[in-house]
Amino acid sequence: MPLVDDSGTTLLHHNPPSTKNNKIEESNLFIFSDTMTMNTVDTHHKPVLTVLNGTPLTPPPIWMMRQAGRYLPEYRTLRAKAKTFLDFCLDPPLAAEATLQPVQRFDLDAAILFSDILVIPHALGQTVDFVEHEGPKLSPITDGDHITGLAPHHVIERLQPVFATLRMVTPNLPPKVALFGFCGAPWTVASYMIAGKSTPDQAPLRHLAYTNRPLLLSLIDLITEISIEYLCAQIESGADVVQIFESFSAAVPPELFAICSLNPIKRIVDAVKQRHPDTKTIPYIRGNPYYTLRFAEERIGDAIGIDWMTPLDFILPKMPRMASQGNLDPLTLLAGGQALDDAADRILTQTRTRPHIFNLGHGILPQTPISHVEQLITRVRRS
Ligand code: 1CP
Repeated sequence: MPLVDDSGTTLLHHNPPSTKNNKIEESNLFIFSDTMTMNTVDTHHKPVLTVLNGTPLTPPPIWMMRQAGRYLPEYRTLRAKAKTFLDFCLDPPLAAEATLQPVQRFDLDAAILFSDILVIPHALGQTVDFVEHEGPKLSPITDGDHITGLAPHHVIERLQPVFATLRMVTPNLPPKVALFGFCGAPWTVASYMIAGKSTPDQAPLRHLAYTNRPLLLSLIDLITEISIEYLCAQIESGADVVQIFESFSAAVPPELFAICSLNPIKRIVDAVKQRHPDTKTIPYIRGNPYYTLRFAEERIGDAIGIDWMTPLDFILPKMPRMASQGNLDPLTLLAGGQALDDAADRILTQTRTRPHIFNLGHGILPQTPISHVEQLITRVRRS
């Protein structure tokens, strides 16, 4: 039954698709889609796409980065059904259900494919493990032989479960909900492939830039080419928008910014646009407002994903003809109360007359109370 607030606004939608052992079966998905007549979706009625076409909306559409995740009890139940995190990402019924969970619980305008940026190194043949409380662990690349030993020709084939997930999700989305696909930006993905783990300042990748520049550039090039194919296949499987996560912009040295971050992302965006002119692209740049500005000035993508560190009064005047997304500090969502209302209101005020998609400036933290997410959605919907 949907939950409504005291003004009658629907806050939560509890209408999960038919499940068997909590796992979506493909046949059930289509029964669900029949009852909701979602196969002939008019994309012009998706508020996210309206904004990405340059039209401001009040209230703005809203979704949240990492909206599927451990802060949701239903996610934790689902997660327990797969042995490893990668098994979870590459099991289409489980990943489709994880993608749908946030839009079933909350009144959101977008769903994001449940997967991870590190499925690319995995599909290339690198060993990728997600170790509880430690993060990702990969077999690091230390020389050219490791790169030539990768298997780029099999990547799309190995990532078929991701495309199957999108095909299972698409008919089950409410008509107004846009579906996001994504990949990591080449610099961000390369940082994990070279270091073999999360690093605070991507020192191994930067060191490689100074000791073996050709190796670094060939890796960036490889990831760029694969990302183009990967995103196009996601679009062909139902994604309306693709987001490119440059999560480690903070540690791109200035002399490498153009060759390792801006140009590769531009190449991905241009190639995707050329093959799929109606699909929207959003580079998300985290950690360096000056680099965010450079993406905005070059108008790379249909909108720029803005992190929580970038002041809106710095960046928005520099992107008059471009849509924006994000900026809310995830810590305000964790804090809730007045701090959350104030932070949300500041963004709503600063973006009121421009095309903006309300979102966080980075992912939801696992400890975030669900009631704070509801508080934020209500606040934005009433603006
Ligand atoms: O079970 C769990 O909760 C594992 C945590 C988790 C989740 C929920 C990981 C491990 N990945 C994901 C899903 C995920 N990752 C999504 C889809 C779900 C959604 O957004 O709702 C997306 C878009 C990502 C993207 C991702 N993975 C990024 C880019 C965005 C960002 O956070 O900056 C990065 C850097 C990763 C790597 C990653 N995946 C997981 C972890 C613990 C990490 C390491 C993060 C780090 O190095 O700090």
